[in-house]
Amino acid sequence: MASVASAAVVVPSFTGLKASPGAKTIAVSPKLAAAQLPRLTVTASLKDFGAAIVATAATALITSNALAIDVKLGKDTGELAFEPSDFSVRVGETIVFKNNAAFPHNVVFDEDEVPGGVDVSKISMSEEALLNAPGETYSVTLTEKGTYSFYCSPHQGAGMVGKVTVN
Ligand SMILES: [Cu+2]
Repeated sequence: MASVASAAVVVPSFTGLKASPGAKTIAVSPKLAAAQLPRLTVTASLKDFGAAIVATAATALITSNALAIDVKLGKDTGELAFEPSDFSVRVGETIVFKNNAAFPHNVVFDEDEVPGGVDVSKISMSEEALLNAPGETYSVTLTEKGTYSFYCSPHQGAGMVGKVTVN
């Protein structure tokens, strides 16, 4: 498929480029940190074990304090859709779009369906950029109240569209 081949070229330049102010990608998942803990209890010294607990607690703290919502790219069933596809966030809340199934995907906001004055180029991935890897994320924080429509450019025709209301 042509889109997949071109994606391999586009994605490296995408990393970092799309980090709009306030947007952030959470690289360490709490689940991963928790999974590592039992192994450490077996092999590591008590001192190391204590450090591991501190690290896990810190991760949990960051996660619980962060105002964020996760949106799956592709349903668990493999359906080409955002999940949820219609949701609300508060101003400043981070939306984390995460590759889940049937990727590659991307996230592009519709310039005709965002609040007045919003520059969609600052909140969208480019039409050509794609998230290829499992679990890869694109995060965005919306600061203007109103309703925004967005879509996945490779799958817009298949109905992979969504709507977010910022309150
Ligand atoms: Cu898609």
